[in-house]
Amino acid sequence: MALDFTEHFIKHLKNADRIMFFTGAGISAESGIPTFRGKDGIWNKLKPEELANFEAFMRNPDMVWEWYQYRRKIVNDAKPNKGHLAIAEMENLFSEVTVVTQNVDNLHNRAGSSKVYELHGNIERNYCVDCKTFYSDKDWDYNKAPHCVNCGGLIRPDVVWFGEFLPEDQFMGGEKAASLCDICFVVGTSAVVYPAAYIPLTAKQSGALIVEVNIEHTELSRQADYTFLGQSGDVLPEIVKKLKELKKNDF
Ligand code: BJW
Ligand code: ZN
Repeated sequence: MALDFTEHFIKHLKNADRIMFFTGAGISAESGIPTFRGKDGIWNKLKPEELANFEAFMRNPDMVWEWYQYRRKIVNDAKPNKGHLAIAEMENLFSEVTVVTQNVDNLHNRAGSSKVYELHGNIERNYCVDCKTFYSDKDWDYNKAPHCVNCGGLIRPDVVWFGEFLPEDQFMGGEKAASLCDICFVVGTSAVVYPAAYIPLTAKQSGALIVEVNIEHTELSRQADYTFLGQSGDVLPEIVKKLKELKKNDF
């Protein structure tokens, strides 16, 4: 795909030192991991209020656990795609690249990105609801919610459900990156879930260029300086290609 890069956009790309990527489920769609909302979103069929909150888990732990085991299987079988890999490659092209992701699938880390803030947790981890002991997802392969070996409490996935606070260090790290970056790429997110969706707004308020990459317009499009409509696995490698051309011409 050939993108239409304006002079203004190229000037920003050339001058940027610090960039950040604020990512959502759309970046992993090309790895075969379904998104939440939209045409093929999982919440067209399943209700988030029955699966993605603490009360639902305590009401029916086995059902919620089984749902996360099913999702883990998809994530374990998935591989980072061209979009994740392009973001990791950007580390060779800018002095600082930060990824702030809403995704729980660990694919940015697996793609090789070195500075990743996970706002909504990581599906590969679990913890005891009573004593907070952490466990890896490799510790169980059965479909019933397990109990803690230390205290007998229920084990839950380390993801952030509705009504729960985001991990403070991850959110603060994301906010700081947003306040310092020159360009904020907003990739594959509907940008409707708060407080995560405040992060690109912080970048905007701090003077960063906002560049959206999505297959369709979103809540954020009005705030964005550029929206590249297309799959992130196509658009992001094009941006890397352009940057490499610009770098070559500098010498
Ligand atoms: C492509 C593509 C391709 C497709 N290429 N693009 C106002 C202010 C603050 C809070 C609130 C508020 N109003 C309401 C709230 C509460 C609530 C909230 O935001 N609700 C809104 C939905 C209305 N927020 C919370 O509850 C949060 N906590 C909180 O507020 O704590 C404070 C508090 C504490 C105590 C009491 C009261 C308040 C927590 C939110 C946790 C969200 N958790 C989830 C589930 C994680 C676990 C799991 O995975 O099961 O996180 S919800 C779900 O949505 C998941 C995602 O990370 C998150 C965002 O979704 P995302 O990534 O944007 O995906 P989609 O599907 O929406 O969009 C995909 C996009 O990709 C689309 O745009 C496609 O077009 C695009 N796409 N293919 C490029 N190939
Ligand atoms: Zn315990």
